[in-house]
Amino acid sequence: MKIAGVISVEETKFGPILYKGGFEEGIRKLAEFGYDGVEISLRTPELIDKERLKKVLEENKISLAGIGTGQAALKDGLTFTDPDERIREKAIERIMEQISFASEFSAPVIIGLMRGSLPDNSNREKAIYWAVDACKRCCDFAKERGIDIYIEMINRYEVNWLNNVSEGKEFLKKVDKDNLFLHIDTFHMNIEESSFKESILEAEGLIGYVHIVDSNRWAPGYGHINFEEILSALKEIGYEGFLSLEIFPLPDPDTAAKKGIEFVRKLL
Ligand code: LER
Ligand code: MN
Repeated sequence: MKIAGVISVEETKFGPILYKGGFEEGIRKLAEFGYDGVEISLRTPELIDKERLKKVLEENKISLAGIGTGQAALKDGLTFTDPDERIREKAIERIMEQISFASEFSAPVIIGLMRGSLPDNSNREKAIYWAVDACKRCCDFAKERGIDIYIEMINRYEVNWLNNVSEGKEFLKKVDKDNLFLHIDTFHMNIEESSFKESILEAEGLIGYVHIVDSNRWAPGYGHINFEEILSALKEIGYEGFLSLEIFPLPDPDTAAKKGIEFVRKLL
């Protein structure tokens, strides 16, 4: 398994990001601490100089682990389940722009908050249909470019569906595309799953990406999650992808990044 850390090119209110407001310093620091990859939380690819990013990644011998897209939901209000068709189409267009960008780095694209929530009424099934259809279109677009898409299971206090692995598996069946995988996040799992081990084993062959973060959203080792159990379950299912630290930059970014990777490496 490889280890990545999350950065954001913009300042953001989304808390669990190691380095914000640019990419050069964050990438340099992650590489210095021994990270294999960087995940960029990116509202839109317009915010980033692609050629400069390529150069900085090369110079620091680190790969682009993935593109996180949730800031487009948080800041721009773009989701697949918005009642307004124009917003839904804009959300799909934004993900396609992210896919085109990511394909230049052979990196996957993550769909988290951009799937949106479901209404609490008779339009629920319709909204699920919109999200499934949007994912099908994005997966087809990504497939042509050799890219995978990950759908993240997020806890109930942020979105009202796709909160756990079993819902995620059902969703994968509905979308029915071979380049769509589950993305688990140990912070959300700690709230939603009754067993880390069982839910990971249940997702054998379907997990594309992992956010590794403790119960308090600090670096692994600062809270009470049992990472030995998680890593041994991931080994058991043959997971070889990234463990990406999406963590609060606390007590300060460098300490979080350094302690986090030291803790995880020791368990691998
Ligand atoms: C994003 O990766 C995440 O985990 C969510 O909590 C976003 O709000
Ligand atoms: Mn996450």
